[in-house]
Amino acid sequence: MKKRVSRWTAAALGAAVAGLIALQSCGGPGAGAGADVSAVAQDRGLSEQDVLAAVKTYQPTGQQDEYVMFGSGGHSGQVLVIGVPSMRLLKVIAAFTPEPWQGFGYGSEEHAAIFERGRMEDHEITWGDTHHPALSETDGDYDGEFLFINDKANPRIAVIDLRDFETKQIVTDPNMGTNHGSAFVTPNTEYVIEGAQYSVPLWEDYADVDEYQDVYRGLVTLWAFDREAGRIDEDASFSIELPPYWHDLADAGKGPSAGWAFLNSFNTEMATGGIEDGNPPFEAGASANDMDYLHVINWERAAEVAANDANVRMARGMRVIPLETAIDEGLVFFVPEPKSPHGADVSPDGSKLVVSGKLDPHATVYSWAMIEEAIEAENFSGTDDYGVPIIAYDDAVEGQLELGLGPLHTQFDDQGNAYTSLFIESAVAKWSLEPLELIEKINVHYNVGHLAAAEGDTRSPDGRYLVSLNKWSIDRFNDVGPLLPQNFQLIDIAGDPMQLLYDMPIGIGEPHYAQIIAADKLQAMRTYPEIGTDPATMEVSENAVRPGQERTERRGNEVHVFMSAVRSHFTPEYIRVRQGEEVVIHITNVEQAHDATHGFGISKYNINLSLEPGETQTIRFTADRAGVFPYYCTEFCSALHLEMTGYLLVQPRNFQASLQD
Ligand code: RUQ
Ligand code: CUA
Repeated sequence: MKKRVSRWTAAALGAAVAGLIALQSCGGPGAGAGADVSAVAQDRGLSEQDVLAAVKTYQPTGQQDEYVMFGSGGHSGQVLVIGVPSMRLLKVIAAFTPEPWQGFGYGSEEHAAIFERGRMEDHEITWGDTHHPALSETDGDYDGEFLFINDKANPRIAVIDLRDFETKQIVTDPNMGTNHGSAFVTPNTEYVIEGAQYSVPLWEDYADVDEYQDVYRGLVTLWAFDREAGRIDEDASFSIELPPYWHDLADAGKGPSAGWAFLNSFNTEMATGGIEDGNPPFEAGASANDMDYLHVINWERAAEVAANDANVRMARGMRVIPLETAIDEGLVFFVPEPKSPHGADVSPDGSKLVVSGKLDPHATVYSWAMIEEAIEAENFSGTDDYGVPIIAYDDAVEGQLELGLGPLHTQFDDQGNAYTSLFIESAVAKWSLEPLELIEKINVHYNVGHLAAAEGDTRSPDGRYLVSLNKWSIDRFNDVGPLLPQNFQLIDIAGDPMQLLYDMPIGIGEPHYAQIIAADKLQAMRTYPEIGTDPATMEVSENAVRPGQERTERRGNEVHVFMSAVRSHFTPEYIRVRQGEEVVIHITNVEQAHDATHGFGISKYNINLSLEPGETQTIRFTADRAGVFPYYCTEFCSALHLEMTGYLLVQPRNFQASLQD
């Protein structure tokens, strides 16, 4: 299903550029400086490498990128959509936080229904900490249909439909304090994996840290995805109780390791901090041991176990397989891993797992065949304090390779190579899996966290581009005050050596992970399929209107307005209500022209919708403030856009004149 794109070697391109520069130089003194590549390059102080990088990334107007990258938006709680290799920002998808342009969280009932699910009990949460986007997969390959992303801060997962690039569902895990090993999908998107991070009490509502080892628990949740519905099926989802370690990144097995998931842990010391009470501080207590435990989880078997109600216990409305049952049923195994690991990445063929962590200069390569053999032979070296069987390190690890300082995350190409970020060293190491050999390193600027390779988490990565998601950007961009943007650096990995091509500042939050999909796999809609489509159901809304059907209906204390929007007119142009009445406005953008979006903002009522062609949305509010409030189209849609307006007239309670209905 993957369409291969033609491939330029760096050398061929280099020759082409050199040729181009030489050719242009022939222009001699008479040629205009603006039209001469070498003169411009010289004038701007650009080297031949710089020109080569520019030629590799520049997209002339109208030309589309070969890849689309979905990056986490960090603290913004959103998702970034970026074209590769141009690194042009295409969209910021509203996921967990209000986004006024898309009208997400500013009155739309269709969006509120999703948004409300993101609330924590009675608390409104208006920020998120998005970390890891995961594209839906079919047979271990990105299929371009859905995107999932976690909010680490308030353990949530968002489901984004890649037909309209909108968030359709948010699920909240009631039993986690925070999540981190999420979102990661199984090879056919049967499940979306969510690993907790900091353990909290599971079966009890509250316990002091004194009772940490007895009452606090780790957790991994498998959210069942119903592809037909395009939604997570919460009733079919389940969690597995884990010891109260802290859990880090996860990945799903594929090929020979399909059916299994891998989850890192740290703080297996179960340190509870408390420097104020004379204990070691968290960072020391949680990294005292030489080894933590890689969790090897049989999710396929766990799903069968969870299907029997007798095997699960309810915790805050979620079905949880207790740890004891998980051990008895052979669902969870441990393998020691060098202390405080961070990244866990399964190789494209599913035969290996690469683990690395900031405190060890090596990448540790686990062999799935060895792990499977140990499990089948029940060859365990013992159990942890909670009874989970441990496979000996030597029975699972096929090798280690020293890469440099602070290795974190690994991606792969199509030639059997791996690329690992080196956080402390601010570099990317390229190495081969067989034999285990360091090939080269490239410097990045600075403090790289994750890497994202083109089609990097599929069974067949493309090996063309790698993006380095850097935390610091000192001296890279114009100063913008003490808070600096993060830096996405695009690297060409198609030839040797790797070449740094482009810096893209990210000034919206700290992205963690990203995935890059071949653009031709995406099938985004150009307009909503039918006039009156409700974006929540993707079906025609019962509140949709066609031109001529606009009307105002009074239903008790509610005033329902059925409105149309079309260039350059809202019908009706007046909405007359009495102070205190409930106003419900159903607006249909009756256009089918590509890009003919209208906004609908009401002054001083904190309301703004984005109505894409064909879309119907509803807003509901109490007209508690009397006065005259213009509403207008907030998208510059046409020459008469400023005239696309109307008045909300809210008659004061004590106003004498009667309203004409
Ligand atoms: S994890 S780089 Cu979520 Cu590494 Cu941030
Ligand atoms: Cu519609 Cu401006």
